[in-house]
Amino acid sequence: MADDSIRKMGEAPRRTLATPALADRTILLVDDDPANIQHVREGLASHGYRFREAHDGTEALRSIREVRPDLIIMDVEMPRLGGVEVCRIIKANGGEGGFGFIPVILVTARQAAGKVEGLELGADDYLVKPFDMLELSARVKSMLRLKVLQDALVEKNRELDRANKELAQKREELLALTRIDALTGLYNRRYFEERLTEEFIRSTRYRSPLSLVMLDIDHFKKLNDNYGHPFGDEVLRTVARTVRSKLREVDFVARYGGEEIIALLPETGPKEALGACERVREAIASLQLEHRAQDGTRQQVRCSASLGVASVPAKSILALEELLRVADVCLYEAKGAGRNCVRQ
Ligand code: GH3
Ligand code: MG
Ligand code: MG
Ligand code: MG
Ligand code: MG
Repeated sequence: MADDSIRKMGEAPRRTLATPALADRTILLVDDDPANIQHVREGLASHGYRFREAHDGTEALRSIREVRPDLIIMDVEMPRLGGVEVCRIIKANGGEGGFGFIPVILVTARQAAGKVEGLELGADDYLVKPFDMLELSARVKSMLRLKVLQDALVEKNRELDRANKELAQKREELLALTRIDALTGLYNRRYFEERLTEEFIRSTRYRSPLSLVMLDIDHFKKLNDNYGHPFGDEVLRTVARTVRSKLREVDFVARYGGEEIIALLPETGPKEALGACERVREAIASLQLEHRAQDGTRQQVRCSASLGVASVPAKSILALEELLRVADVCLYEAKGAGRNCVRQ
């Protein structure tokens, strides 16, 4: 194969005995008569093939498992496990994870009847003894070419499979990124709204409790004004992390707007939701933030947040928009009540 590919256009194929790609291939010779094996070995000796021998069907199968030959030349008439039966086993185990494709040339002293049977059972070629060595040699070469091509095809398919898997993984990763808010690492509003819709439908259908929390950092504008926007970003990240850590794994937390965080608490009624919000509020109010000015001076900074909670089932909340509106009104009330507090 390799030396064919480098010959000049229009030049006849070189009449080498075996191309290098074929030369180092392993041929398994199976015959109960050692003289027959010897005869074939001698006939093919000049090609550089590697040979393995087996003297009955069982030994042949063991050898196939061990060395995975590239070609099998096998006698049909052998005691116990005959060549046709071995061939059937090889072809039945030809798939991925099995033997793969191994061409089989069956050899028999019988006449044409056995030939049809052998080919129907999946032998790739068939020779009737006594055969011409040049013919055997040509058939071996053609079978090995087939094997090389088949191996290349299998390898290409594997590569394609690998590439496809990588692509699928990349797509997953990209999809995940489209759901994430870059600054805080929380989910973004778009994905939150998707999930909220699903959860609201689920909660309505099964009458399971569901709570919605809206959180807004207090006087955040002042924080930005006093310490700079980058510090504001840092506070936002810290608050996001704090909210996430104070809620349960199954609670869904997202950045809803500039300095607003929203959380969905499945299977959570008003009482538990209030408790969770208090935990969150307290954790934020206890944060010990530190601002470092350009001249190196450090300053302790505190922050707080206001929270509004709404829960279903509730007589007054029949639509998703209502749930959002009530939570927003509650947040507004918390701001009005002096901030750093929870309203529901
Ligand atoms: P209140 O207690 O009433 O909520 O006061 P506030 O100052 O937090 O409210 P307001 O909505 O007036 O200001 C929100 C500020 O948040 C204004 C905006 O510049 C700032 N902000 C929004 N998004 C970001 C951000 O991503 N990073 C930073 N550093 N600031 C942001
Ligand atoms: Mg025999
Ligand atoms: Mg505001
Ligand atoms: Mg605010
Ligand atoms: Mg705001």
